[in-house]
Amino acid sequence: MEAVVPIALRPYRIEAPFAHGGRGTGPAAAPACLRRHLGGTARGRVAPERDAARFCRRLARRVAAAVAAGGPFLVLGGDHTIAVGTWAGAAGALGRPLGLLWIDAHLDAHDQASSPSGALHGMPVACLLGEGPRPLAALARGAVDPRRLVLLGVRSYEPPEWARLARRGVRVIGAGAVRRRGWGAVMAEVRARLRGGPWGLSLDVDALDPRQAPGVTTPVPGGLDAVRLARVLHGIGGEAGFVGMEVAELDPGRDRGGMTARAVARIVRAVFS
Ligand SMILES: [Mn+2]
Repeated sequence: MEAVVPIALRPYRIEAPFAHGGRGTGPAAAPACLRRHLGGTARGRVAPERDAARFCRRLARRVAAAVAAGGPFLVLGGDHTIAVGTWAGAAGALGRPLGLLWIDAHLDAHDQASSPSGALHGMPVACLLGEGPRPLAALARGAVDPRRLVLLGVRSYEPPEWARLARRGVRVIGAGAVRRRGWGAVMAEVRARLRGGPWGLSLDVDALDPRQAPGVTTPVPGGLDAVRLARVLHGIGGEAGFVGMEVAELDPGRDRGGMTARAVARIVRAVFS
């Protein structure tokens, strides 16, 4: 019998240092920080600018080029606003809506009316459903199939966000549900949801427990264990339909001794193993 040698996938790496979607601009430094932890170089870098819709349109073109080149891609943000560009670009290149596993402490499903802060990084899921603020929603409309969208690790949200996702049939699995049901059952459900076409992975670093990953803009206690998450995502980048991954909300200025960046690098390497 032949030994099965794991083949490390080489993702098409794109740096996306947009950080005007939240308070502070800490995540702008994340791509350079992750470059040090991951090694290697990016194939593309979207130059930073203030306007979110313009940035996301340029990111979308980069991601579309990565998909056309055969992918898979790895987008390193930036705050979570970048998701509008990442998934609009991927879906546009493929010509069909995507499934999406969205790992996050928050629902990111506000619009301007419901958001207490008005921060764009709390709105990308609404935009991907075509419902958020105008220019971003128009860019992302139709990129994601709500029935194949799963939010995982959630533990902080406002009722209007919950209502929006429930109305659109989006599945939300809280961090508490992961602990109660166990990773095996949760990942079986996630895979069943994603099945049926191309799909992607969006990792908001604040999904992780702040004791292991303090380097984020909006930490919430009670998060996912980084080591377990890396284990359950090991090799998922080689599974059928996978198109790419994005990482958002790493804030190196709030990190402690690089522990958050190391946790993220471990997860990224696992996904592309
Ligand atoms: Mn987020």
